[in-house]
Amino acid sequence: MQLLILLVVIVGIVAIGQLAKVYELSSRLSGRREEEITHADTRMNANLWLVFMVGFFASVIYLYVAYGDYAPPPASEHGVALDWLMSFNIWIITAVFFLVNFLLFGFAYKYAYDKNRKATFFPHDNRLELIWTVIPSIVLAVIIIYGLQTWNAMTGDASAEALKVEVYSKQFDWTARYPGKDGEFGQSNYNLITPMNPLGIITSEGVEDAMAEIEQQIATLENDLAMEKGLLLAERARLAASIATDDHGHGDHGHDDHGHDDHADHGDDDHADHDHGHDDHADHDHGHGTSDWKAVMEERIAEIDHILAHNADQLLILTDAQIEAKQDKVKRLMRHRQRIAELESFSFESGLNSFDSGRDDQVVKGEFHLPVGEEVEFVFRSRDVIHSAFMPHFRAQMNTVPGVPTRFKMTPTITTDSMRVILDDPDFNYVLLCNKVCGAAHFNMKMDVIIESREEYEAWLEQQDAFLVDEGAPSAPENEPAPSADVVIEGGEMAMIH
Ligand SMILES: [Cu+2]
Repeated sequence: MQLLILLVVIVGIVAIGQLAKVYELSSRLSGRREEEITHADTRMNANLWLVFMVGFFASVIYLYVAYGDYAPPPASEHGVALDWLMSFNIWIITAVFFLVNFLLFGFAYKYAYDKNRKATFFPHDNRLELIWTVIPSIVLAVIIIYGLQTWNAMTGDASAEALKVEVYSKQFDWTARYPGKDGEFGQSNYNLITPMNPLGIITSEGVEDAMAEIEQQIATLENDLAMEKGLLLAERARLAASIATDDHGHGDHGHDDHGHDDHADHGDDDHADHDHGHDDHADHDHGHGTSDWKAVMEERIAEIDHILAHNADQLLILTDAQIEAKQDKVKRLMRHRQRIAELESFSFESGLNSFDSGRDDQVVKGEFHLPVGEEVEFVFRSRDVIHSAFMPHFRAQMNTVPGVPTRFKMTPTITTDSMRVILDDPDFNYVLLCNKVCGAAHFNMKMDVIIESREEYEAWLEQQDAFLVDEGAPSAPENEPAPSADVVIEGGEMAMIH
């Protein structure tokens, strides 16, 4: 079939070539120059320009009518201004479009070839230059000034009474947070993120729990390392060698090629100063006699022998890679512990402590509600990559950037119920979408926004749990599995372990 089409095309091209030859021959016979075009031909071409222009304009007008109303009415105060700005631009562009195309096709029609007309030489005209420089400048200046005004109105400071809502993005969902009765968001930090605390809200209890959890993990890992058969045997051999060397009255001690210690000080220089650097024997002071040291080392050898002989069922045998992974994890947990220990609170103007202001915060998923006609100050945060909070019906969009909170304010003007009537769609809901292609499930990043009366909004908010339900009782169950905050923070290093 395809071969057939190809054949037809080739034959067609050959036919056109032959026809051209015939035409050329006939022109030569009739004594006409081949490039000479009759007056009738020229007029027909000129008229076709006009026909094309009319068709072009008609199709553009059709597109405007059919698709010009692409969005539902704006449902926010600034949305009206933004739509005005958009329309203003569109009307200017439309006017210029019709003018320029009318001149283009009109001139092609008007100045079609006429052998009796002599072309005018018209290289330059100051007045024309002035007109087509000044008019576009003025129009552009108007557009830019109008645009800046609208932008400033949209992104300016919110009033002090404005409702505050935090919108938090992560791959791949949205979380909203209300500041609760105290009107202030709790301080947050990514080191405290757990499945039950997706925003990493800091509270004193949260810090304590996180520290306890980390201590527990470190203890488990260190216990594993203390019961590793290879490490124990190596330590025993080292101690035995050390004792033998000391018996000969010299020595260069303290090398620990298993990296099993966190004490970096191996005082090798002084012969009288022994530091074997084992955790369990850490911090031996200087100035001990050799016999003291020998006793300590022999004691440890006895201890190891005891473990090897009597606790064989508890011994672990790990590969070098597994040992290294556990040692790395201990170090990472220590860094994590350090970061949490360094968290500092601050006081709000009201005297409220920032570690306390998160207790009554309300964290919601799936949908969030706002009262109609009231100004809302949005704060955006992101956990992982740049997302974009896009609320098309409110004509609002803002990037959410990890580490850099962003914001804007808006005042919703149409309730969800009213919009359902306007659009004649009982299932309509306002949405918050992600508008940055942020990963595999980007398409799924959606949250409903419900606009309702003040009373309805308050009733809904009343039902949302505070972050810490009771004074001193974390909302997270105590036996929640290890939150593995390091998956979030140090995903790259986790990959090494598995
Ligand atoms: Cu996203």
